[in-house]
This record gives sequence, structure tokens and C-alpha cells, in this order.
Amino acid sequence: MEAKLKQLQDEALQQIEAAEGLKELNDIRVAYLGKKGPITEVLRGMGKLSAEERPKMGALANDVRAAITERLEEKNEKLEKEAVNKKLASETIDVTLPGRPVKKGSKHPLTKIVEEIEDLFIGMGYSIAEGPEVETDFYNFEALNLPKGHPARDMQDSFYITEETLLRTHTSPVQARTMEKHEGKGPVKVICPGKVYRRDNDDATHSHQFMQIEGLVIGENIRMSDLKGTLQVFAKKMFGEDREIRLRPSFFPFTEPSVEMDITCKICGGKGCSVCKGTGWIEILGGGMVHPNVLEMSGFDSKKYTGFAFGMGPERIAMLKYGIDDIRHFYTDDVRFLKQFQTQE
Ligand code: 2U9
Repeated sequence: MEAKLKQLQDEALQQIEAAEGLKELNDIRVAYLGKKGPITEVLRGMGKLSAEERPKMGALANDVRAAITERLEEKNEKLEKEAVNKKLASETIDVTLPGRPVKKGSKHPLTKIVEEIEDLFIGMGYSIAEGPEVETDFYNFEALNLPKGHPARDMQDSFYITEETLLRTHTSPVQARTMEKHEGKGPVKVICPGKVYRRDNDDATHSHQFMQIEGLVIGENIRMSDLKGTLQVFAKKMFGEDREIRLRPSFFPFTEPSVEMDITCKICGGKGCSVCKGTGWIEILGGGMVHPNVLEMSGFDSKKYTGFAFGMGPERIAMLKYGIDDIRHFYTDDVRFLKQFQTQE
């Protein structure tokens, strides 16, 4: 029996030594120390031994069990440590690896131009005013000296929503609303940037939705020369100090007198080319003295107050400044176009 116990111990210790995993080790524990294991079996057979041998064999069996248990625990600890280390090694993060590059977007060229124009006028003391894109007939037309029956109110030219509401066809209703808020008291000095809508067929120079920036100054003794000086500063800051301007008589229902402003063509230096259609001049905006009817309609006394207004299309300004040949580039979001205006911001 003694030899049997020793042999069991040797076998068990050998198997424990060779065990490669925690499951295998547990199987060995169950096999040797479990209720149905060989050591339990040996102990059961002790009844057959003499009274002298019994305590000796009992002690030996307990020693064998203790030796196997101790080795099992040691090996268990070792295997657990190995398993943890293996897991840690497989989950290691190399913090020295370079990060994935983040693609940076940038402002849309139209946004940049609008902000540039806004900054320029803010520098001259203007505030920015905004208003709704869905407008009433009154603010979009009536208040701007475009009474019912005026050709510009043609259903074919505007996106009507109901008989009395439409998508604004210009940003002028924002100025009309601003004047109304002033309750007949000047001065007023605002620029109004925003989207406008017209029922046009889209082509290289037309878009059913585009942007406008309009300005309005109302005060006592505001004169045409104030408009001319303001627009001259704007043109030179926007296109270069070497540019000259000229004003031509024009017509708008909301201004009287009305003008259109040209700048000298930089491409041909004034000699005449395809961009300036051989004239040496390029039209960039319109303006004029606010029509007395418009002043009165928005609560200003036209005997006390005068004002000037102007309007421009930032798409056209951007097209001239950067040599863009098709207005649709601004709205089709082609990254090849947009990337050309990418700057670090
Ligand atoms: C009020 C009074 C007067 C705004 C004006 C223009 C002339 C003009 C066009 C240029 C190109 C718009 O973008 S465009 O299509 N605009 O020429 N706009 S005077 O006059 C106003 C506006 C509001 C209360």
C-alpha cells in the first residue's frame, strides 16, 4: 500500500508538472483527489490493515494528498499568472504609433466672401441685420415701392407659397423691417446678407437660389456723394487699391436716382477683353438714394431724412475676384472646386 501511495504521488506530480492549462490542472485534481480518486480508494481499504499499520498508512496518505494539493496550488498560480501575462501582451497598445490623420474641412468660398464683405462694412460702422426667408408680400414688394401690378411681382418670377407669402426675391425686406423697428428715427446703418430666391432656369450665370448683400444708410443730409465714397472704399478694399470705379445712371423701383457701379477690368488693364466685353469696365453692384415712397412706407419723414442703399451678389463678386466661370460651382459641393479655397483657419 505504501508503494502504491508513493507511485500515485509520483504520477500525480509528473502530470501536474506537464499540465499546460488550468482546465487540464483541474482535471488532474479531480482525478487524484476527488471522491472517486485512487487516494480515497486507498484510504477506504485501510480497514483491512492491522491496528499498527493503520495510523502509519493514514499519515502517509495524508502526506501524499498534502504534497499533491501543494503542487496543484503552485502550478495553478503559475498558470494563472501566465494566462494574465499572455492576455496583457495581446492587448498591448503601442502609444508611440502615429495617430490617424484627421481630414480638416474649411469654410465654403461663398461664406468667406460674405464674411470678408461683412468685416469691411463693420469696419465702417455698419451693423448686420437678418430676416426671414419666407416673406410677406408687404415687406418683399409693397414697402419697397413695388405696388400690386408691378412687373417684378410676376408670379412667373417668384416662388409664391400662398397669395400673400413667398420666398424673398431680395434681402431688401430686411432693411424695410429694420427701418420699421427704428420708428422713424435715424440714423440707420446696416448691411443685410442672406439667401434669396427667383424662378430662374439655372445656368452658368443664373441660379434659382443665390445670395445678396445689401446696405442701407439713413440719416439727415445723407447724399449721393456718401454713397459714392462708401462704394469706392469697398471696391478698392475688395479688388485692390489700383482699381477705379464709375457710376452709371440706372433704374430700381426702390431708389431714385439709381446707379450701377463698374470697376476697371484688371485682366486687360482697361484695354478691353472678353471678361469686360471690350469696355474695360466690369459691373459689380447697384445702388441709389432711397426712394421717398420707401422712406415714408417704413415710417420715416422724407423731408427730414434721406438715405442711400446698395445691393450686390457675393457670388458675382467671388466669380470676378477668383475667376470662377460658373455660378453652379458654389452649390454643387465638388471637393475639387472647394479645395482650391482651402486655407488654415
Ligand atoms: C430699401 C431701400 C433700398 C437696395 C438696392 C440694388 C440697388 C441692386 C442688385 C445687385 C445685384 C441685387 O444681387 S443683385 O441681383 N441690387 O442693384 N439694391 S439698390 O435698395 C434698397 C433696399 C432696401 C429699404
